[in-house]
Amino acid sequence: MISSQPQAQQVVSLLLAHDIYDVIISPGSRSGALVHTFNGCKKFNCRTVVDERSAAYFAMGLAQAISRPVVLLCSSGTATLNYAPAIAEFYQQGIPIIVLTADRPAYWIAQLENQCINQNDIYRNFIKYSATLPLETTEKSLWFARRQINEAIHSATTGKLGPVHLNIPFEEPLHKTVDTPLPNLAKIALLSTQIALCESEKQIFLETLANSLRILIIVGQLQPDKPFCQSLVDFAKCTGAVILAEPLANIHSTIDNSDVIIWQVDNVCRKLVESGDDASLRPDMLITCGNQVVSKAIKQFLRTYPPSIHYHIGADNSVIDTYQSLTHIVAMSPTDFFVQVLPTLEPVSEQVRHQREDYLEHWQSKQHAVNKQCDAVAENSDFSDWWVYQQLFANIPSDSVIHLGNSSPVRYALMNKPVQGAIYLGNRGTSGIDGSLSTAVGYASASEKINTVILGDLSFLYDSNALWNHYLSNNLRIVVVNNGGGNIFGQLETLSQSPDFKQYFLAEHHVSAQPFAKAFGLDYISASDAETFKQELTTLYATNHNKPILLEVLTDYATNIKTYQQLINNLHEEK
Ligand SMILES: Cc1ncc(C[n+]2csc(CCOP(=O)(O)OP(=O)(O)O)c2C)c(N)n1
Repeated sequence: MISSQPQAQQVVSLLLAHDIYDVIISPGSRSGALVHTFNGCKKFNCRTVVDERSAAYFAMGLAQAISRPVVLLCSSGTATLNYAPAIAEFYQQGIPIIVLTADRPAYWIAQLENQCINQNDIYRNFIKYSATLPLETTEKSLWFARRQINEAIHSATTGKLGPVHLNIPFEEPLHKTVDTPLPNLAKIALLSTQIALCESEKQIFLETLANSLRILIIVGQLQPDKPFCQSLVDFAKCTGAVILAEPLANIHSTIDNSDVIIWQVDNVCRKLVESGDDASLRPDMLITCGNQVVSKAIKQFLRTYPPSIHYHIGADNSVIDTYQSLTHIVAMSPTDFFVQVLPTLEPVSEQVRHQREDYLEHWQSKQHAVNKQCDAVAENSDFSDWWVYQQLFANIPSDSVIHLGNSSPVRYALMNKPVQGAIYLGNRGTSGIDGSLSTAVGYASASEKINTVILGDLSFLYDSNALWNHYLSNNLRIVVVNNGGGNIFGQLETLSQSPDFKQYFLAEHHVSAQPFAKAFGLDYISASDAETFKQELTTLYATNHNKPILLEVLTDYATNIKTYQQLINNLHEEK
């Protein structure tokens, strides 16, 4: 059975025509015509998540895991606004999600009707495409709606991918169904095209490259992409460029350790910035691609020592001048760019090759020095957040998936070498603490691998509704580092001395994750000392779990801050 409403039939039929099959539904009556139609057509995988904020983040994790667009469907009113935080994240990270919100006819808006707000273009600051479909069912209106639905899907799935919104008003009756097959509508097909750098621009790029002795490539957050990583590393090897990569760039997940890549860049750059060191690492030419870079120190270093030339390679032509030195934008996929440029590279003279090797060696020696300093602190460190994160990253299974919460988990991850073969994910588009667990749950539900999500206590408690659905999978390992509040703020020395600190920043509390684990049927283990932690880490990754498992690690604020300070002081010392 499907809805009798032709608008609902059209939307569902065209999504099917575009090969989009996964739908996350939050309950409500106004969206009923769409629910009946999705569910009546057996080709869709429909899932229910009640809390729309969590549903939207869940959809994001799912879309990342299956590398396909996902549909979100909710009722009218505040339900729609609860999608907003995740939509901002989709937009910044470039995740293709088709958001469907049900609405009342426009003539009932602002007429004291129930569950009614103005939903036109409600996500306007962070959506790639937005339209309200016509209410009428005349042939012309239905044709117009088909055009809008096709436009929305094309927008979500081409260029820089991203979220799109169709607001769909329905007349009553909302739940009348008919026993007919879904109409078979043809999509408007958008053919794939290949972008190529024009010859003269390529020549300018190659000449600039040839004239640069210190070439730096920075890769921001990216999904694992083997062809891209391979062409990038080949490019670096061929040119003598140095690659700076954080775990979220996911280069390590597809490429074995390569010495052209500097991993713990945050530590290296932090030291350079604080010590007023090292203008000799200033690049002549910078090439960037990917999304956000987490490290503040990288940004500070390059803003202090800007390159003369900066090429940014990305799917769209936005001006993204993170390092205040942007000179060229190449609006094409980084994979296509490196693959196209690679065969045209000319061999360089011995002298240039030596100078470029010196540049790489200089970065490597800095890296080596900070690694030694970090190891020295770890060896003598008390049981603290730093110690726990260090042990955790050393023991997470390779070839698994790691979801990093904001902020300590993602920041401590920068200080550790990436787990080889592991995929790193995190909501760094907007760095919210509000949906990390939901995203991980959505991802894990469609993943064959072990999925470890690492969160602080505030992030876990904020998003505990992530556990309120039927899709918790046994491959899920949740690690909550409970330090009794937002310890990340304690790392800011002036802030932590403020009389406002404990209440308004740290948000000190004594809530445990245990009752949440019990309420949602998870196994629970905990540790508050080094020995128990090591034992429970073995339990966490034992292979015989038939439920998701939550490990709560209890650490002490004062020890955490003391250890962190030791680490930072140690990094600053000249050794
Ligand atoms: C939705 C949202 N609200 C507020 C913030 C600001 N914020 C950043 S980190 C943080 C504290 C995180 O605390 P916790 O999850 O316990 O992690 P840890 O202190 O260990 O870093 C807050 C409130 C945010 N990023 N997102």
